[in-house]
Amino acid sequence: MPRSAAFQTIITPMSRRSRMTRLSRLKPLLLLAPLVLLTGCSKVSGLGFEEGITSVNDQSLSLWQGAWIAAGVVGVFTLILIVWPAIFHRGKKEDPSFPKQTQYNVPVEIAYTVIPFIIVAVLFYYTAQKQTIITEKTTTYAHEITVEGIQWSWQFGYPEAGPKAVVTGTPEQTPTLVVPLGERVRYTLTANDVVHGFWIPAFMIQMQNLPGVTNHLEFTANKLGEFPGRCNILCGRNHSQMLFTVKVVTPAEYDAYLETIKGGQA
Ligand SMILES: [Cu+2]
Repeated sequence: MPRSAAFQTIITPMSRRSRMTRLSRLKPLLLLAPLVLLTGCSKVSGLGFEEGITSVNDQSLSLWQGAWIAAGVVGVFTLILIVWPAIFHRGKKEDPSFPKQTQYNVPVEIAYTVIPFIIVAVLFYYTAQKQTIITEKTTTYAHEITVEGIQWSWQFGYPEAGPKAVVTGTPEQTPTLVVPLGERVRYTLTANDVVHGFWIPAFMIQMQNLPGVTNHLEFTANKLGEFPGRCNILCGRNHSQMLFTVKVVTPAEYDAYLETIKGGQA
């Protein structure tokens, strides 16, 4: 027997066996993977959003995190189901027969119908619950601001400061929406041409401005600073220029601002 062939007959069966032992050792690890991923961090990250920044974030953030955790668990579990057979149930050269098939297995089919239904039902329940709180209209709001979408900018009105207190933006001169800190504001959303979308990403807020429809949204901004806003409905040629800035100021600064725009755009 040539030397290389003899070497192969000794080495091959051994290395395959040791590979299989190593793989079987991996089994418990694969099962534990989702658990490790979930318990790895004691505090779940905001996943792109800041906590406590508005009354909407107070509701939406846990929904956002929960949806990602659910997606992560489902994703890891699905990945294991895909990778597991590829590693542990590979076709064997010495036994090329077709493995046992489990189609038309009623318990399995019931399981993979019921489990996704439960996932969707749980996501739906929490979404409906949070949405009801977020879109709640009260009579106890402190201020009112009108938000009109126009091709292609925004018009913000402050009725408390009189009918002339309106700020109209243009794509070249994007407007600023001034908002008081810690006070609930009712926003009245309208559009004078086509559908626009009033969107402040950091505040986790989006509501449409619809022609002929008046929408209301109430929330409290809880962090001072400036935040970008934009239109998120493709509304025409210059849609991408429908930018605005949200400036959260102290209540005293807000009152002072209302004074400055009483007579019209500052
Ligand atoms: Cu728009």
